[in-house]
Amino acid sequence: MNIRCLAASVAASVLLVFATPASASDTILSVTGKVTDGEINLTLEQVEAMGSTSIVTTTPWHDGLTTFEGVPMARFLDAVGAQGTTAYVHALNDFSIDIPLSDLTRFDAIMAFKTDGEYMGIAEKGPLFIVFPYDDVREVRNELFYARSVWQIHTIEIE
Ligand SMILES: Nc1nc2c(c(=O)[nH]1)N[C@H]1C(S)=C(S)[C@@H](COP(=O)(O)O)O[C@H]1N2
Ligand SMILES: [Mo]
Repeated sequence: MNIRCLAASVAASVLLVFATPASASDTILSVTGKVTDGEINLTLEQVEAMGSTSIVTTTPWHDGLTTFEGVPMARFLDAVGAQGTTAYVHALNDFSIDIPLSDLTRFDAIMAFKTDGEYMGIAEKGPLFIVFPYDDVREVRNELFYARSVWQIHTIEIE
């Protein structure tokens, strides 16, 4: 391959990387710490395959009733073999917070991948967003649980 040809093919691959949306084979979530094999990298497809349920609720961030579809956190924690007591959830915008696993399971939190039937881009709090049933469960209608409602989730460390 001559240099001009090489330059053209490098330019083409750079273009491809920027023009291609997240695909089924992209890792969107890494789960580390006290989980099976110490680290699990998941695609959106793999997260979705864990099973899903819906929460219909108002939130402090959306207008009116909104339907969130996602994997129940209890099912997710089982699927990754979580053994610890706390999830340290880290977001793309560098926000992070500790959430006791027991609060995720007893209040039926989900890790949502769809809002009103649509996959969420980063601008729509995607690709993954921890949602609690704010309307149905009085205990989660407060600042502590709003802070635990992490969007743009990037990594979860089980401690
Ligand atoms: N990705 C991400 N999720 C987040 C936050 C954040 O900065 N980034 N802030 C948290 C906190 S501390 C609260 S109280 C609510 C804040 O929502 P608000 O910024 O719309 O008030 O979202 C939570 N989820
Ligand atoms: Mo907050």
